[in-house]
Amino acid sequence: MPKLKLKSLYCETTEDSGGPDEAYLIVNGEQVWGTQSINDREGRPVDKEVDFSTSAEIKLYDEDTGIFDKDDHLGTVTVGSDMAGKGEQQGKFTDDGANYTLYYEVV
Ligand SMILES: [Ca+2]
Ligand SMILES: [Ca+2]
Repeated sequence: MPKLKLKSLYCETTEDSGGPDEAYLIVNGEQVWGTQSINDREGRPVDKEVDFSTSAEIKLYDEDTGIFDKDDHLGTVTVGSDMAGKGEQQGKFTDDGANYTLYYEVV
């Protein structure tokens, strides 16, 4: 069974204006990391491993509080088992004006 290794997350630009995002990652419907505060031009170690079968769908969200402001979905990176053994990869999350890069590997 392939294993997705989530290494780190780098934020070039947050979605929230004027402050940090409260970022979290969901893989195949399960939250695997976060919530962690992250601001422009900051990186965070993730260091999580997730087993999957044929593909893993990684979604990045920014948590928002308040009744009228739901958490923002900042993008989805889909990883296939065919990436196994191909070394470190980069995935981008760029929805809602955000700019994040996820570093990961499939082993
Ligand atoms: Ca937000
Ligand atoms: Ca937020």
